[in-house]
Amino acid sequence: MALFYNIKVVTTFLFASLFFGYGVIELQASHHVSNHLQDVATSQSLFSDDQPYRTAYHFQPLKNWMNDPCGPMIYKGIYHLFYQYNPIGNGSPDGPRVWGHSTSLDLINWTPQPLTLLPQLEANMNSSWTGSITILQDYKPAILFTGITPKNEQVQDLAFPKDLSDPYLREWILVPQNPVMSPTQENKINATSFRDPTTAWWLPDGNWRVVIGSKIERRGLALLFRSKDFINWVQVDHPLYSYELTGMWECPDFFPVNVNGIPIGVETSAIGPNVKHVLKLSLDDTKHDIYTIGTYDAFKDAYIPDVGFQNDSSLRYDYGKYYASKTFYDSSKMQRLLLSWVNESSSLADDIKKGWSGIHAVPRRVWLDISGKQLIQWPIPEIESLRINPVILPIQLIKGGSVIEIPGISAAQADVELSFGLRDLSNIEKFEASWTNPQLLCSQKGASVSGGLGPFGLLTLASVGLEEYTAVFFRIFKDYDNDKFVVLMCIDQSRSSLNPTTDKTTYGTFVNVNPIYEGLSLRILIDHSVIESFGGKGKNVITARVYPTLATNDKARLYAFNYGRGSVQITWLTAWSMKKANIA
Ligand code: DQQ
Repeated sequence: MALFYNIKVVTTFLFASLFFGYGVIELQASHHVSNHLQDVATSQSLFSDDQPYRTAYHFQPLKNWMNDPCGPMIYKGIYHLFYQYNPIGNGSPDGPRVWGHSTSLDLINWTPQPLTLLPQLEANMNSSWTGSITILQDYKPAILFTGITPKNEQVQDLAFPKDLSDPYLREWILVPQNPVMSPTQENKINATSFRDPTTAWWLPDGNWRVVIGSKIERRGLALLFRSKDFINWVQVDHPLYSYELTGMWECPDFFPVNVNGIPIGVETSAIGPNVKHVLKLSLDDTKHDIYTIGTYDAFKDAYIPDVGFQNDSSLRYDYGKYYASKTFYDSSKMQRLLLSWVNESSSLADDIKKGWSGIHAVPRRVWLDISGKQLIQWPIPEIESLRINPVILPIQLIKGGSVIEIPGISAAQADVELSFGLRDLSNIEKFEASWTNPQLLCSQKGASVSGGLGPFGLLTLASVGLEEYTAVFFRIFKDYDNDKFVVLMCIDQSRSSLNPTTDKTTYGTFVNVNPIYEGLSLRILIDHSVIESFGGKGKNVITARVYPTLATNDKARLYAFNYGRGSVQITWLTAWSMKKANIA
């Protein structure tokens, strides 16, 4: 009960600051906007020198710690986003979890709703961890989530809206039968490794299925349960899938995608020859969200990945910072959308100082590439409604060793699309067969190491004197053994901040494109302390959190660069300043 009381007190405090804090930030910010950013300023860009790392169009609560997205859905035309929220401790993770809740009509502007899934029963007395929503056949949404009991056991709980006529579904009630799935001696599930139910899918045998993340020793498990009525759940005698030596599988996600590169989403219960299935796992060991593409045999209740599990070299949604992601089917636009937590790269002390931690990535549409071998991701088109003042760079050659400023945009709050063309391959370097780890290759050949073709790309969140910048770039090699080009995409964060305590890991990935025929496209969403970079029209994505000390707000700059020996051409580049979304 003590915990419940604390949360109530904290909640009251939180909502008081929601109302009073907003105005404070607005007043401070308006003094720090320079002239050329006037349009951004009038569109409510609340640049604040006190809080230079708060984002303008990425989802984040006003304060405190946030992690996993939970139960995203569209219901009666309103998008709902829930998230793991620690109502105490400023930016520290230490404390209980409840569900934060916001609603939206466009997935960009959000209205906060009251916290929910506060302790109601023994089955969630210590916390309400991650879960998903399923819309049942009578069009009633149901939350399945992991409750933490007073003994710190993980159990699965069920909750329904208290009042279905409330368009915002503000209150959720746990059913008295909770927990609806528990670790027992019989099922031999470890009570500390049993969490994060997926959205359930319904099969023609009249049963729902749901997957729960787990492990036995070092074997990761996607445990399968079935139920006719959504209340009584029985464990299926085999997991949907499991793999040795992968550790705990958190936040599993299992969903169908259309074959043949059709970019239309599919409802979660769809089966049949026109769909493949994706199994995504958040690996607790590495904090990577990896996925496999395969076939779901509904009769055997088994998932068979096409190329087997690949552990460290598995496909990833994102080769930077991106964890505990979750998709949902948006029936209003027939699309599958992907949401994710993007953790901080700053120290705990810095997080507590700024009073918050954790943002969510811009929602991405996901679909299966025509090759059937990987997913494609692209930011939802609604984000483009925030674009203003486009700056278009004419086609131009960038000679080796040059840096060009892209002027006239709010470089701390921008959306940039560009494409490179390769005209001169005479300098191309040989790709070595031993270079199997793209992240390692990117860190060995950072942004300042000159090569044949590359590094070329953008210097984002750069200070005027280039004391600080985060380089997003490509290097191109020729693999003579296989007669193909190899495209390496990197983010070098080593110069991202003069603050010595931030994590400055270099990220990297190989992009499967032919740069001669297809060109090399890049889209970068820059938002104060986050950079989301989409290479090869959404084939590979890298997200980074950076904390410049000089290149903040209107002091940030954007440059194109080429530190390679050979020239490259910018075939098109448009950079937009971005307005601030309403995420109060
Ligand atoms: N976060 C939740 C867990 C989940 C983890 C707790 C993943 O349910 O496994 O906040 O980030």
